[in-house]
Amino acid sequence: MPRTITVGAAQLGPIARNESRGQVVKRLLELMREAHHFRCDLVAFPELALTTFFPRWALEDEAELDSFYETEMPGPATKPLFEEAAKLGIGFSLGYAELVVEGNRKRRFNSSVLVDKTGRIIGKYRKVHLPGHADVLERPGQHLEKRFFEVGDLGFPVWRGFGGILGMCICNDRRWPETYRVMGLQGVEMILLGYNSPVGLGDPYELDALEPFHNHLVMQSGAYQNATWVVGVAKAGMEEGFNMIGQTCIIAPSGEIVAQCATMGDELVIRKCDLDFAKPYRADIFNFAAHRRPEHYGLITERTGAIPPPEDR
Ligand code: CDT
Repeated sequence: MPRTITVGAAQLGPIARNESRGQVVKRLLELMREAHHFRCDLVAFPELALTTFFPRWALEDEAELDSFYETEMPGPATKPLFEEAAKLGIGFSLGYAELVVEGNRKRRFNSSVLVDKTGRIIGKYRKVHLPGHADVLERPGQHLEKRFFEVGDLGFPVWRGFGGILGMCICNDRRWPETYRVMGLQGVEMILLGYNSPVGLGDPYELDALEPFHNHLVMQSGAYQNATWVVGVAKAGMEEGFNMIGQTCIIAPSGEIVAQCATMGDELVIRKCDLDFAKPYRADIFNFAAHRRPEHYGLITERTGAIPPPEDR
């Protein structure tokens, strides 16, 4: 019996700062219905899919900051997504800002949930690799994820669902090989990955120009080196004056891009993914049990920053 997951990668165009949850959820519902029309088992939405990418601003008013977070999932605004998913019999993954109140303490995470075809949450992930900075910089565009989120505390779990083994990660996580490998070592077969990647935040021009190349480079290598499908879903286009890359794509365990969005707006691309397409890679070149040498990888977990050897060595 072939093991397949038909997945829809639901790219979102820009979300305005004043766009309400209701307006955004309506867009998500349209994409979900389209995915159902094309017989998708699952539709993947981007990182922070319910709001504009608010960490670009040094928000000082706490009530305003809180307004970008969800305190429950599903909550009143997101319940229609769960109800429609259950009605249609389609799963989804959704990135959102999560606010947890523990006693007097507010904890903030950049999170995503995986929801099955009955509308039940079967997996939750909190972003581990937070890019950017915590201090406000002297420039219009900030990347204040380190200010507005805590490092995720759930690791990189995987879940059985949709007839396979699925994992999630979020945006900057995709640039770190450890992200994929930790899931790879749990047998992940499909990684759902939402991102918001701005260009032009003061990087050298050359780095900006290479951003689309780097975007695909990291996801394709993560897929190939771990023999897994990767579904990379962007928030794209000119959002509040900031240019967000698109390139939403579905990548096979061969490392090849097999479907890609063509626009910078709301757009769905779909692919019927054969999970057993990974078999030859897992049996041979990336047979972890046969070829990995963890006794030589100690530095990966012992050391964080690079320490070059002394110069006179
Ligand atoms: N959202 C997110 O993680 N974006 C980062 C931008 C880093 S630029 C400071 C990314 O890796 O795409």
